Amino acid sequence: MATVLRISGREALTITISNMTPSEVARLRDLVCSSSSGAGYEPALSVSSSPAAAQLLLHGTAAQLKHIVAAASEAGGGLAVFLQRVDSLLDNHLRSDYKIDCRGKVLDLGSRTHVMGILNVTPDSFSDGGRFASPDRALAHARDMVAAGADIIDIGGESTRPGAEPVSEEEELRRVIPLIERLGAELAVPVSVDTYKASVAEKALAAGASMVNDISGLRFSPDMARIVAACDAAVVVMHIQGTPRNMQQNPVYGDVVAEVRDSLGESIDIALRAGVNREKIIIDPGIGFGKTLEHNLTLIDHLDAFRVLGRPVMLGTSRKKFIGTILGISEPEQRVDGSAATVALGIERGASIVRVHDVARMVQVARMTDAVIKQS
Ligand code: HH2
Repeated sequence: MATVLRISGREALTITISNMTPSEVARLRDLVCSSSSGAGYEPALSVSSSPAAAQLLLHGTAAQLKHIVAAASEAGGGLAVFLQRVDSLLDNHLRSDYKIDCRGKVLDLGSRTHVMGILNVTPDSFSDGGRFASPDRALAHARDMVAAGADIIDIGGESTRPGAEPVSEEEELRRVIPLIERLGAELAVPVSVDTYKASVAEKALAAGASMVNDISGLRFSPDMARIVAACDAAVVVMHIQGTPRNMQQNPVYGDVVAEVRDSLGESIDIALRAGVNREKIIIDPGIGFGKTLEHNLTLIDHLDAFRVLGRPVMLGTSRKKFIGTILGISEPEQRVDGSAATVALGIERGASIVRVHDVARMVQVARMTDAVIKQS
């Protein structure tokens, strides 16, 4: 059965279709040729040489490909259903007008790139551990981030850095709930809780959070999806291979982009089955969570491959170790420029939200990148 392997690009797009039988390739080639002949341009199509692993690449602008795929699916015979699916994946890839209603606080992601400011109230986070453990400092930092342009504040009470020890539910609650009570009521922007524990999410949502950021993609706590649905919260489903304790031991993928994308598709399905509103779901490839340096770089470079899932993409690269490895910088606070490069590239490849420590600096990076890519 033919499958869409990937859609990539911003203005000039490529649709990669794989797993085709030779007769499907011939049929699709004919359909594309006849569908594009009336439209005044040559079909931009290439087929890989090996018939055993036939791959067909369709190149064109969004408008050309929309036209070809729609016309071909009308005349598609046995391939009509497949081509309708290609058409809807293409729509997903092109979509950018996402609005996320976070329990009354609305994020208009189509208007500009949004910035999520990180507030870790932990003693041991890899970058800011211990800095905001006192409630006064945490509150002041949240307010500073909003003043600097943060669109969401993400509060975490447990570090998920590689090898981190889990903390008890009681301790996590003790760290985050008083802050969420204050900030949820005070701030105009949504407060997100960074937790994979359903019980913590439930209490955080009751205390005033309006988004759950789950690094396990709704997989570590069986009740998480149900609680998100019941509270009508927004949710970030992130990809992880393994658990924070073991994820960096030997992460292995065949095709990291395809596997992370399919896993995020399954997280979306978990959410939908539990009754979560599709329009409240955000996806995140989970940079550094069960990935080697090369996996991280590949995921950033191919971030546009996640757009076919039809949900806005979040990217969390801020100050992470792979940046330190490339640049030879051991201090996370010194990795701001490297983070900026990944933020700009991530936005260019379709990220709608960037999760960062250095809000003022990254707001500038986001605004400047938006100005270049959103002018057309
Ligand atoms: N990264 C971290 C934690 N939560 N959530 C999402 N959605 N995406 C991420 O990339 C992500 C995340 C790790 O960073 P940080 O919170 O700074 O560190 P720690 O886990 O040590 O507290």
